[in-house]
Amino acid sequence: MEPKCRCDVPVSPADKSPAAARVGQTEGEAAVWRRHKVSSLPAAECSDRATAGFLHKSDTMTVVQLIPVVLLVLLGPVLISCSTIRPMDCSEIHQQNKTQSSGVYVIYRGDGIPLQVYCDMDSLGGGWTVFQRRMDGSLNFYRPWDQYRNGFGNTFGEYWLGLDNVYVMTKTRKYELLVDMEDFDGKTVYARFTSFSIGDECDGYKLKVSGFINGGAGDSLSLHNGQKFSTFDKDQDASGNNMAVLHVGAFWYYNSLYANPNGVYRWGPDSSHYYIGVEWYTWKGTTYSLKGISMKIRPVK
Ligand SMILES: [Ca+2]
Repeated sequence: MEPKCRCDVPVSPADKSPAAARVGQTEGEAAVWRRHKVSSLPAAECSDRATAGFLHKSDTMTVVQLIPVVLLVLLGPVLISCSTIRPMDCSEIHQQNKTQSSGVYVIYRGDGIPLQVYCDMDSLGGGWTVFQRRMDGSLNFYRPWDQYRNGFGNTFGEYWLGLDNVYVMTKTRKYELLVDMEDFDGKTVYARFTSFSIGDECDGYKLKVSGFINGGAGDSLSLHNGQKFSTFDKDQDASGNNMAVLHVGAFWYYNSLYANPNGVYRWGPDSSHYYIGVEWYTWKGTTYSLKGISMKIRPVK
């Protein structure tokens, strides 16, 4: 019998591969990823180091018999070292080297599963792990529940990291949220929230956000606090209608909306339609679709 949700379903070993955790990636993109930010792959480096150490000491029977002991002696410090340098999020990468630039890196979410993410190392001191990004309209965000749960897109461009990944991350430590926005005149603003987390799938990935700080965008998110996430094929909003369908997006809708970051990319003002674009009501109203918006989290200090 299919479980109603996956909250208590253990992750299979196959799901723990980096490939499974990456977001909507083709083989070509994967090749690019492997070349990119190599310094951010401590696990592979550690594995290679450990293997090399082992092989140098395996050329006699005496040593072979001592392999278990040698392994313990050699691998112990290495494994301890690896566990301490596996970044759980972009803030840890930033702390290791504050000159690292914004870009795509690998992090290990709270349960150790690797994730490819875009790290914003510039905004408000840097170290932000991006979980949502719109920038050029190249990707269709009108997608079903399973894709919003697991993630989609390309971390080099537009993408959604996946509700399950965000849930595991925000369960592991306390995070703040930054929502960066840009209009088609190049003006940028932000909304910042000192506390952000989401529930598990059985809880509808319910939004918990508070502590608004105004960076010029106004607060279009606090009214969504406490709402479950909805997609066109999973209506969990507080309205008698299907808000994801009505507003052509996917979000923590209540019986209305102030923000629609996953709405239709529409290249600026268009008064022929309203409440369907990439919108942040308190900045641009309901007929202006933003050029760029990104939602990102960083541990609270
Ligand atoms: Ca509804």
